[in-house]
Amino acid sequence: TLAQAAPLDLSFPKDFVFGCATAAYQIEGAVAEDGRGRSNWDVFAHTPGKIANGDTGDVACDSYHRYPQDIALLRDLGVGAYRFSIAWPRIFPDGRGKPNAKGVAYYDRLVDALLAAGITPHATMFHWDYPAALPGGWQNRDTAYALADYAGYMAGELSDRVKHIMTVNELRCFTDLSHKEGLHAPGLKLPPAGVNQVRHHGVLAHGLAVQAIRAQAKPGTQVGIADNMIAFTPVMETPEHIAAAQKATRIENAMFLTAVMEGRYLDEYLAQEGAAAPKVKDGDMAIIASPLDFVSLNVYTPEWVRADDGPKGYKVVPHVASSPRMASPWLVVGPEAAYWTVRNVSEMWKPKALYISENGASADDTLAGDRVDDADRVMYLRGYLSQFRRAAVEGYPLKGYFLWSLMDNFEWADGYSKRFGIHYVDFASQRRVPKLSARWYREVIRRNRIV
Ligand code: GBH
Repeated sequence: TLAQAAPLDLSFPKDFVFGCATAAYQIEGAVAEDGRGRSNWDVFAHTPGKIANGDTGDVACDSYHRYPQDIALLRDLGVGAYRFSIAWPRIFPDGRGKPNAKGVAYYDRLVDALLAAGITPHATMFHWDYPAALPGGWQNRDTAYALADYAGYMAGELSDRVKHIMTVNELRCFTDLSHKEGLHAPGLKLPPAGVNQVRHHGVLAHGLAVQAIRAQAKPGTQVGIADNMIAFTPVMETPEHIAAAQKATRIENAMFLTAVMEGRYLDEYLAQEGAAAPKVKDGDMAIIASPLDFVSLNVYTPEWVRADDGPKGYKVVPHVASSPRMASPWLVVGPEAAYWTVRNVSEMWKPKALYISENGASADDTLAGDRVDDADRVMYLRGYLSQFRRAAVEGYPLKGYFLWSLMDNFEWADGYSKRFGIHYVDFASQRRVPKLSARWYREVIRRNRIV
């Protein structure tokens, strides 16, 4: 008989939080209800040619009406927490001015129902949908102050029950993807100076929101950011390559998370941008670096890095052609990115706590009867969760993990053509069906270990 090796311990730390994530415009629908104002995404989605198949978020998962059913799905999974976002245009339909009580009431109902189900709410204030009435959007510095006013107001309304608040989701997406690449609302392709100014307004909005939330929230409210810094991953685990990956993390995210964590723009960034560098007012950098209670990271695609003799000290290694990918072309599989983002951020910036605010995958799901056998999504999640687990058991301050996403939803420019859910949504009937990955995640949560 074979000698029996000690079984590999795949369990998570005792208090590790498992959750699911969604975002308002991707699931709520009901875009003209209860006084909600028009958003940048309503405008963009209704502009021909912007979204695959002409899809819009007008109905999406209809979660505005069906949230009790969605909370039942969360309860069946056994999750401890749920990350949702608040639609700014429901609260301030014109961007500023008088709050819309009916919009606030929706999030009151949602939060109360989550708590009644034993699920801890984690709220994101800005997941990309802002009131279209705001003049100039993110090109206008005033928008940063408007976001802070809104975030402070909502923190005042909800923080008796919501104890974890994220300011913004993914700095790079609502700045670059929206104003440089033109792929997300408002679909602009600004020159470098314009892009850098939008980036500056984005981090400034985050910092102002931190301060406004702290000023108006109940004591004990934890404030953080949900960012998707580029996930630099060393090609091998040796000191020189680890140092190279950390250097790349710091420099390549200089206009985003590095500024938030360090309170300055790195010389490398300013030199690279030259005359196009952002215009910064006195005091901005201190606001941007307002202390956080936690940092949340959205982790998907790795960027492999090696040490290099050149002036930068690192070199990005291209994704190899044979690398597995999920259904979205950008979604290259690299579970090691999970471990290294947590370790890099922890070692460089020593945050008090870390969460994974998103991780998940699109797959070509087919509904057969009442089953979806999304074994490739299970494969993906198992790989990434194993690597997050490694970071947690090694003692990095990783407190929890939110799977993107609870259910298939409006995947931005891809419309409904890409499915990220662990529940299948039939968008004709709005029926939700747990996929194999939902059954798998439920077992992970129940046993507190990788299965
Ligand atoms: C997150 O973004 C979002 O927070 C979430 O709302 C979204 O649904 C989820 O991930 C899945 O995408 O068009 O080739 O230029 C993830 C990071 C970065 C993914 C930009 C899409 C566009 C690539 N996103 N990327 S491309």
